[in-house]
Amino acid sequence: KWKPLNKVGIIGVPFEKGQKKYGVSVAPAAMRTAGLIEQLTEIDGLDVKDFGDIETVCDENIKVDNMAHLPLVSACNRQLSNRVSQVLRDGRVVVTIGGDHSIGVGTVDGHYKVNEDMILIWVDAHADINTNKTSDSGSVHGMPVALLVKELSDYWPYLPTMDWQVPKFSIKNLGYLGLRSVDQFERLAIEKYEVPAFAMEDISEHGIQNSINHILQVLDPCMNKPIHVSFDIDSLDSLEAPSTGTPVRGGLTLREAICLMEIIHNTGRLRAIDLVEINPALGNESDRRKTIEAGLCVLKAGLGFSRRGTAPRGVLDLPVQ
Ligand code: HAR
Ligand code: MN
Ligand code: MN
Repeated sequence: KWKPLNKVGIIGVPFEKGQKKYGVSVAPAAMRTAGLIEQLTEIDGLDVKDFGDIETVCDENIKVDNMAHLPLVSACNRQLSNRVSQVLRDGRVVVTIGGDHSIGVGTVDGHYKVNEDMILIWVDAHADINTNKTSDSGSVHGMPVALLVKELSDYWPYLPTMDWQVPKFSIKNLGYLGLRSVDQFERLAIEKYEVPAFAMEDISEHGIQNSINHILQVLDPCMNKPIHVSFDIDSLDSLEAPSTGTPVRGGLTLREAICLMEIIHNTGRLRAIDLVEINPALGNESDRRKTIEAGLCVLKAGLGFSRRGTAPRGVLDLPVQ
């Protein structure tokens, strides 16, 4: 019944105020320069449309306790949410290139508005489920999941500038993969709400295929829900993706990440991919290249690129002479 959409829409989000380091905002341009659109266009039968970048304009004078740059984060996500909805309504898989992970608020909000039955797979070394009370850093990229889920709405104070975002998405539709740096209250939230969470030790025990299949089975036993993958590049081992703001060793191999994305692609239900936290300003040229290439591989795997190769369409034999 479900088959993969052969249309994709790209959104760039050069936004970095959800964390403290310079450079994540350069990623959309760096990915485009590295051949993002061309490489996706080479995937057999894929129609690629670039919806450009989200520009954030807002004067920031409202301060909220322990939430750095909230008005900016809010303004960016508000626009992003609308753009994501627009791309989905155009019948396309939406690929959002961040930017830091605070932009997950806008992508999931925009997806939820189109597909209320969506499920969310958060692929990350971190759980990003802090509230402003539990966050040590005050960086909003550690809070997007807590902002999105309705079950945690009572744990937040009133957030000025955020009225556009009403948390309706249920934590029952969330799963994690790749965790290895989880704060205490984040762990408490995961346990309290019984979120299916495959940390690295679970992936070591069960393997990547069983891990993702288990999450899909728990969140969507009838296999009929649209899937949103929010992929933080730091889910990969920092040897594979060094150019990122909060690298953690002992992560996914690129092979595991590709396998994961292929499995999700093959469900036919993947409707949104976020690729976040690539920071081309960190590390040397080799680090940068590795990280961007890893990001491209992840996207291509999610959009139907086959490592087996693809024979030419409608051609039955090799050319003669
Ligand atoms: N848990 C920490 C915090 O809330 C660090 C999380 C931020 N790092 C990320 N998110 N890249 O995935 O500040
Ligand atoms: Mn993250
Ligand atoms: Mn992370």
